[in-house]
Amino acid sequence: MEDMRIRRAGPPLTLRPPRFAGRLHDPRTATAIGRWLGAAIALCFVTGVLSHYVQRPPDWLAGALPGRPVWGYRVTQGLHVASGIAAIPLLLAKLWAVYPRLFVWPALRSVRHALERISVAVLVAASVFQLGTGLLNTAQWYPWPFSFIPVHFAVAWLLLGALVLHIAVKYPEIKAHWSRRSPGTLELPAEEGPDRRSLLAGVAAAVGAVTLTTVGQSLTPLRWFDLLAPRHPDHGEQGLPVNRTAAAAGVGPTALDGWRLTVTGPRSYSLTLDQLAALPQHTVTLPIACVEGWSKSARWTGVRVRDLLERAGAPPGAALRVVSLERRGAYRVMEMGGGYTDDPLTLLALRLNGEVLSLDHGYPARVIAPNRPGVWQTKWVSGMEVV
Ligand SMILES: Nc1nc2c(c(=O)[nH]1)N[C@H]1C(S)=C(S)[C@@H](COP(=O)(O)O)O[C@H]1N2
Ligand SMILES: [Mo]
Repeated sequence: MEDMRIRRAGPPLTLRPPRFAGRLHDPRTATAIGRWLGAAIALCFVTGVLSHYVQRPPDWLAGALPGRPVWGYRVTQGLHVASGIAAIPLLLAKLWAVYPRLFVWPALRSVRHALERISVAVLVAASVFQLGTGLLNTAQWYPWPFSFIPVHFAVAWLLLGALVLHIAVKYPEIKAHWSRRSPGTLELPAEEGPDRRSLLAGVAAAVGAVTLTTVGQSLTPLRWFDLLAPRHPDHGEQGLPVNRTAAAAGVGPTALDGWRLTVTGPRSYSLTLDQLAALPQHTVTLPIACVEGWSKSARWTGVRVRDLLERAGAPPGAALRVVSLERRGAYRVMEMGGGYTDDPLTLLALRLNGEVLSLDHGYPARVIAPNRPGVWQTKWVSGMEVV
C-alpha cells in the first residue's frame, strides 16, 4: 500500500526506449551495409543451389551434368564458402546498425507493421542459422540433431523469401539512401561524415581480413595467407589434404586382403590390382573440390572409367554405381551419370602425384572425375556396377 502511494505521487511511470542518434544507426548506413550483405547472400544462394543440384541431382539432371569446365565445381563451391564467410562480418555490422529499431515504440503500430517485424525476425533468424551452420560445416562440426544438407538447403529458400520481402518492403528507403547524392529525406546529411566513413572502412577491412585468411583454402595462389581455414592445401600426405582418413572410415590393411575390382555389367569381370595396373594408364590433372570449401589440384594416374565400362559391355555413356570398401558412411556408394563415365578424364586412379595412392587417399583405387564435388571422388573402390 505504502509503496503504491509513493509511486503514484511521483512522476508517471513510463517505459522510455533508449534513444539513438547519429549517422551510424541511420538508414543510409543500413543501406550501405545492406547492399553488400545482400550481394554476398545472393552469391552464396546461387552458388549454394548450384552446388546442391550438382551433388544431389534429380534423375532427369543426373545424366546431363557436364565434366567441363573441370574447375567448375571448385569455383562455385569456393565462392559459396567465401561469400558465406564474408557475409558474417557484414551481417554483424548490419544488425548493429539497425538494432535500435528493436526498441521502436509502440512495438506494433499496425497489421502491416506487425507483418514487417515478423518478416525481419524470420530474415535475421534464417541468416544467423545459415551462416552459423555453414561455418561449422566447413569445420566438419555438427553440434545439432538434424541432417545438415536438407535443412541448410530448405532454410536457404526461407532466407531468400524473407530477403525478397524485406527488400520489397524497404524499397522506398533503400532507393532514397542508395547513393550519397540522392536527395532522399530532408534529415539525410548531405556529406558522409568521418564516423560513417570509418565504420564502413572498418567493415570493409573485416570482410577483407576474413576473406584473405580463408580463401587460400581453395584459391591456392593465396594459400600463404590461409591462416584461419580448417584446411590448408599444403597439409596432407602426397601433397593433398585428407578429408576422411582410412582409420575413420574403418578401412584397415585387413580389409584390403585379397582385394579385387569387380565390374558388374552385361559382361561382368573382376581384376586384381596387378591386372588393373597392366591396363593402359592415363594421367590427368584434376582438383579435389571438397564441399566443405577446400580445394586442391593434383596429378592422377589410372585407368579410364570408360575403358573399364566398355570391357564390361556397357553402352557408351552408361550410368555407373561405384561401391567402396568402407563399411558404413554416407559416401560408401556413389552414382555417376553418363556425362562423367564417358569423359576421358574420369579415371579409376591408382597413383597420386606420381606415387602409389596412400591408404588415406583411397588405396588401392579411387575415382577422380572432372567438375564434381569431392564427396563423390570415392576412395577405396571395390566395385563398379553398370546401371
Ligand atoms: N569411400 C569414401 N570416399 C570418399 C570419402 C568418404 O568419406 N568415403 N570422402 C570424400 C570427400 S568428402 C572428399 S573431399 C574426398 C577427399 O579426398 P582425399 O581425402 O584423398 O583428399 O574424398 C571423398 N571420397
Ligand atoms: Mo569433401
